[in-house]
Amino acid sequence: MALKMSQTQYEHREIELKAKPVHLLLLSPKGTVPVLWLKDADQECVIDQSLDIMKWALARHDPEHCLGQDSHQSSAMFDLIERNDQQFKFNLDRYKYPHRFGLSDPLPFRQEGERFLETLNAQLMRNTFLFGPTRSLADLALMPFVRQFAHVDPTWFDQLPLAPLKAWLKGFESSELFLAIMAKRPLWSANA
Ligand SMILES: N[C@@H](CCC(=O)N[C@@H](CS)C(=O)NCC(=O)O)C(=O)O
Repeated sequence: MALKMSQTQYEHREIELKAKPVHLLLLSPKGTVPVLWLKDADQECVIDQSLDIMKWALARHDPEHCLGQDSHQSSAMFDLIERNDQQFKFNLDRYKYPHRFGLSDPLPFRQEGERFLETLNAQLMRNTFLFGPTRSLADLALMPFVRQFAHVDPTWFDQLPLAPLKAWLKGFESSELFLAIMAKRPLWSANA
């Protein structure tokens, strides 16, 4: 979403995580996606953390002023992203894949995750987006995780008394930006 929003020209290489292309692993041996490969005539470099890719893209061009109005707001955004990436992601993984963690009961993790959703909901009661009336880096960074959390058990999620949060997620899921980046693409092949 950040790449698209920043109007960066890029080639999107769709891959299967079960069959990672050799070139991906050569560029980034840790084998996670996304990986951004920057290449020009005389140098190349790799950015293989999604937050770093977002920051790189929006530092180039940030037409919606996603990076924040001032240093205070930007530090609040990074704090929230950190809580998402550490705490909420921990609970999401265990709620979504309890067997992978040898857990028989995912519900305590769902409950912990719900606490985080309540924090977001409180912010979204004040503004349409997490840090104001327009999308910010934090909205872009958190939305995919909240979406995954919601999709584990949509019936349960739909009955949560968190109307602003649910409207925020629905709005994102039906946005032009999200629909454009989610369009189904053929798998990339090194030989194509
Ligand atoms: N901290 C990394 C995490 C990336 C990550 O874990 N990506 C998942 C997919 S969303 C992945 O590639 N997993 C590797 C696999 O399933 O083999 C980032 O934000 O870029």
